[in-house]
Amino acid sequence: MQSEGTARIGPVNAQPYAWPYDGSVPADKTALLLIDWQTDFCGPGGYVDSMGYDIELTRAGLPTTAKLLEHARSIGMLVIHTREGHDRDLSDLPPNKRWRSAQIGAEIGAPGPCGRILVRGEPGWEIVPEVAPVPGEVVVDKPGKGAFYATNLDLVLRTHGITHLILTGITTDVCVHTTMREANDRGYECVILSDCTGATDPANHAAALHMVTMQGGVFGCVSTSDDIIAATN
Ligand code: C5J
Repeated sequence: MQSEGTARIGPVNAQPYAWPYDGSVPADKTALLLIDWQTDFCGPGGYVDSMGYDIELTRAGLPTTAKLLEHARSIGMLVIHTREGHDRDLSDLPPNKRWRSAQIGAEIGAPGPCGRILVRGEPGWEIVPEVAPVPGEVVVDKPGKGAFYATNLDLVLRTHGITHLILTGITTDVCVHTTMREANDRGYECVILSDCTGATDPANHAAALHMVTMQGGVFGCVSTSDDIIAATN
């Protein structure tokens, strides 16, 4: 275990280049993003379960993410959790998003086994216990798929001097990918972890990771939690 403030990360074994591009980065310039580890996306009776998808696929990365979270806390890395959800009056729910969710039998805002689907304050919207935030950790509430849209995430990151991001969460091909693209366009050096993400379809998970590796790392790199931990010194 490292003492707080002294650790550096990198070079990390990653594809298509050893992350980060600038060789290594102090832990205090790096943030660990935990995207939408909510019951609605990986718990029984949540949104993903109600749509009929297999939550074992979205839960698969939980143990590895919990281990990496412990590591990040031990080296003083900024930890940021996100939650997708909507105001109780649904005033921030676009009608097309609501309509589409109704088509697949899990209308956002409607009552479900875990309370109203994807509504802030409901049991299904909460982050699952395995990776729940502790006091002092940043939690960003977002109405969309990307964590930068209609949130203060960019301001929080810049206020903390963060230049590098490690992305975990669900789902790989939707909220994690959208956030990675948004972050990359803002100049953050990103790595997504294949063992700390998951999708409702294994082929989509694989494809989303593969996309990152194109064009010399079009959005950054792909690595694993063990590689991040091994490259911390
Ligand atoms: C989705 C998410 N898939 N967190 N949200 O609707 O990926």
